[in-house]
Amino acid sequence: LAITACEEQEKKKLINFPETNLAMENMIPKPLKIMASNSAFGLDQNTVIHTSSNATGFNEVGQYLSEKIKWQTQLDIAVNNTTNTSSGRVIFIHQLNDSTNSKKEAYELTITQDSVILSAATAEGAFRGVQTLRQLIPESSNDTLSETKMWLISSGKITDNPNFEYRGAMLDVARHFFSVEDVKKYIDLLAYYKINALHLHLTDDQGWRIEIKSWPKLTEIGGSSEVGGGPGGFYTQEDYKDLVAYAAKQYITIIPEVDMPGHTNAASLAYPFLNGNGKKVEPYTGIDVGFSTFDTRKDTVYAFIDDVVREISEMTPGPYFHAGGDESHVTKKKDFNYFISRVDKIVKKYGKRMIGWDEIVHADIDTTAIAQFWSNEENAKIAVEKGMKVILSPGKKAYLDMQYDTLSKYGLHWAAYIPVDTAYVWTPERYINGINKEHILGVEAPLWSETISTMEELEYLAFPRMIGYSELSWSTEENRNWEDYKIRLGNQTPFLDRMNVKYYPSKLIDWK
Ligand code: TNX
Repeated sequence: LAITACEEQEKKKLINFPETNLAMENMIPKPLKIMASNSAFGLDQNTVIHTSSNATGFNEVGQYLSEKIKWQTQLDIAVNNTTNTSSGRVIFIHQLNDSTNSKKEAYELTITQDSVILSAATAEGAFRGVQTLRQLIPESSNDTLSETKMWLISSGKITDNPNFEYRGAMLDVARHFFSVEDVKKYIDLLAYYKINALHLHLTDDQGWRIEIKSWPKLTEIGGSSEVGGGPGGFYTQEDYKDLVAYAAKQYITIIPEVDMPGHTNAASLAYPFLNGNGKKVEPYTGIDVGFSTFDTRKDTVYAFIDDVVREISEMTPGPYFHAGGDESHVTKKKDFNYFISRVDKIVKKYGKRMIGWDEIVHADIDTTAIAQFWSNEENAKIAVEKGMKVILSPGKKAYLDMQYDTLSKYGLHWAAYIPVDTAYVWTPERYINGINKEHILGVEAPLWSETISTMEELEYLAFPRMIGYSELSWSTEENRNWEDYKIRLGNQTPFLDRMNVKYYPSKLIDWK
């Protein structure tokens, strides 16, 4: 028996792996450093996964990797199976005991003929590294090197860490409602590209989509329609918690947005005392903006907001609460600033950091609040002068609801047409004069849903552009290059097809 095990070992070593080049693999986002060693690790039915035993989350990351390998290759890879005596090759997922390492998403991947070693200080870092490893598993197996099918993973060493700590996508579930199942699919896709924040635009003129127990009519009345007059819908608190937990497993933070004082017709329809525009509130199913406002001078309005922020914050483990603040065209400036400053205090009271669209910077708010730049550069500059951090979502570059071109089936074009190259070819670090890397929390790509109502339509606008925003926010400026990126993007088709993503097949890309 001992001899056979020995022979097995020998056989393993004798495999003549074809020459590979890790640096040429189709990883998106591009890792920080890649050193190729031109051989390969053969993933096969005898491979096993071992994780650091007592580090929290590492076992789950190992299980997740095993499931994803199974999904792609049909291989059953055991995780931490101590009774497994197979002489197979090993994928180690191991915790670096580096308490000084503040880079919680950093990881290292060392791939040799004998093993894959993924090391990270946190399970979150290991999870990001697992995405890189997934991207290195080829679509088809090599069936000629040994008796078993082998998926050859190029060897070498990857050292990686994100350029920006906030890498976000936003989904507007208010103009059209998207089901829990749809949002989960979007989360799965985002995780593969190392996105770590999903901002849900939960309320707008056309609909209120999150159950608030103390104000039930918000969803009973405010949730029952959408753009075009369809049935609308809403998340119960159980649904929302389910989404938060689902995202958390993939190290994605949910950022809830209640947009106010404008964009509040649906709330005022449910509770007319909230309304401050002096008109009778009617259901709204069009796509205009800027006509609604809360009454900013009534204490009862702030008592209402207190309940809403409290209930949502209690279900939201992430550090942020997005309070909207955009396009309040019928709110007087001084009322708007007064309102935002009061809301900021409520958000803080419930332990969250406020994010708002860039208009919020004129209010007296804490500098820990974050301004989300979408159109007004002056506002972004004021934010930075006040010492606030900025999230970049420039309408001309990062709006997923902008049409690709004049022939695009869905989308708007008020900011720009955004073809796949335009979406990628810009530099967040130098987009606004005077706003540098240190001022920028990260990049977020919003998907407003006036023109889309199904998952297929969502996918058409989000993919492939969302993949480019992942690289813009994770990879360093030196590592971003359109000519190189577009080849890697063209090679995403096996994954996108397997995920059944109806991406827009832009002619700029040579799709494989
Ligand atoms: C502007 S961007 C809006 C949204 C619209 C979007 C459509 C922003 C903060 N407000 O209300 O849905 O344009 O592109």
